[in-house]
Amino acid sequence: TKETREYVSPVRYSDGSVRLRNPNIELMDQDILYHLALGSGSHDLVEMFGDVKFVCMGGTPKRMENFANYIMKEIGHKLPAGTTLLDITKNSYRYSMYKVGPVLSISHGMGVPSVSILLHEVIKLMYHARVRDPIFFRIGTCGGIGYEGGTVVISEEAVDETMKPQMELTVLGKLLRRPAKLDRQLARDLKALAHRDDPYDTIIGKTMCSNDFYEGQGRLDGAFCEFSEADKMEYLTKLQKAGVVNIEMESICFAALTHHAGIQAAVVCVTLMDRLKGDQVLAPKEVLEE
Ligand code: R2B
Ligand code: URA
Repeated sequence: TKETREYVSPVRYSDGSVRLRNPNIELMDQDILYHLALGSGSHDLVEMFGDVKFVCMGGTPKRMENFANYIMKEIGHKLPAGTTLLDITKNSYRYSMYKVGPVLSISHGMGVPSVSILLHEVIKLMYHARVRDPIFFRIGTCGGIGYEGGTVVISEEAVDETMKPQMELTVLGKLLRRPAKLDRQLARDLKALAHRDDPYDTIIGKTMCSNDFYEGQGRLDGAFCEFSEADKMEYLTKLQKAGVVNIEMESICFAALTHHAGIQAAVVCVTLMDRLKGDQVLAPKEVLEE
């Protein structure tokens, strides 16, 4: 049927703008992006976001505000005298969003459900705003496997806790799988930006995405632990042998949904510790901020 064709047709319009794989949206009078406190009826989304090129997401509101201020300096973007950056989605009390020229800096909270809700709404935002060829980045924290704290990891692919490179979600009570693919060329381009004088290493590898920080990541220090240290080491070593270099909690969804939407995406995370050596985040606050 026409609907089916629409549903599977290329996910871009010829000018590069994002096309939704959902025929329902364009039939709606207005689309309320509830968790962003924005809407296609209440806001001129083309005017507000039409010039966006890069969408950067990370866990916390404060870090993404700092990142926006950092990017502002980097690209020499000037705000009107006497003004500061505004949290565009502050009325949502859910996520924070800052815009600096072509860069959006958005907090996604912790874990797959949180980043999934945000991605649905930000991908729709790209569509409503007719943004062309946006590139999405997750910039976050992670645990390293065999890498000291402070290592920068670019993900080549995301895998789940059983090492499958796909996101599993339940839709209408049925299990659905979506490949968790990231843009390999973009990952290589990012790696090429690393400089040998950088005071940290930059590596590429697979990222394991867990639905939990404690038991799901094989930590011995949660409120519960029903496995031994040897079991933990066996699991982490198995991951390491399969090419996994770090563990975090959003990459599988980030990779799967951006890939499904035909959006180029990359995940870049800094390790907080080497999980082969410990579980607790021991680095002092100043070091973490650095
Ligand atoms: C990294 O850090 C958070 C857990 O501390 C989680 O959001 C993640 O992926
Ligand atoms: N975030 C995670 O999900 N795991 C870690 O070990 C560190 C940060």
